[in-house]
Amino acid sequence: MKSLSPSVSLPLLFLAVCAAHGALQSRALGAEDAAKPPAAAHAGAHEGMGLKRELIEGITPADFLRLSTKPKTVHITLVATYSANNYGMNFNGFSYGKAVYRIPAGWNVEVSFINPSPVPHSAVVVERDQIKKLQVGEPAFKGGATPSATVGISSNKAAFQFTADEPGDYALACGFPSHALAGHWIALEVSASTAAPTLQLGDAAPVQASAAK
Ligand SMILES: [Cu+2]
Repeated sequence: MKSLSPSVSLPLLFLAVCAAHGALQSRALGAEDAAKPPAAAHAGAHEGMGLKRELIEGITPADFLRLSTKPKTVHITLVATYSANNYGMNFNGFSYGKAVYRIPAGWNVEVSFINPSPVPHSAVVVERDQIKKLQVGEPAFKGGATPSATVGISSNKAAFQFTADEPGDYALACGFPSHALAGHWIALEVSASTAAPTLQLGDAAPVQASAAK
């Protein structure tokens, strides 16, 4: 991935990106949306966001983490702008690391990334400290990113897969410049002491992966 030119004023770029989000999405936002669980927010808070709804039709939280039919493999469905939370800069309704995927070390992870929004987003698996950067770095695991993550994709989907072969604290972060810094990331923990993959959404208890479809 290319780094940003040093001649770009970083604060100005950040403001420009935020303004673009605001223009596209402000109508859909209300203080109450952020407080709702994602399923409830999903039902009504997307009006005016220009979403390509057919991309996410039928997706429920049970799809966020499923066992695969392959051994030691999980399937993650990662939806950017699943709700209006954080100006749409969320994955599966959560931002700032408030959803946590916990994967046993050595497992394979297949990711279906979907962005129904016209605002470009992407997904990159990075070490946790990368989320403090305006531009997150290279994927922590081989293959762990959507194509052209700095450019992102809009109103479309992409798939990628990686092997979580090194325990540690990681993030599923948006690679579009400034988005991770603005909260567009959720947590990924790779653990040598975990037997089964789990997903924790906000304050709810961690839930084991659903059965394969
Ligand atoms: Cu993003």
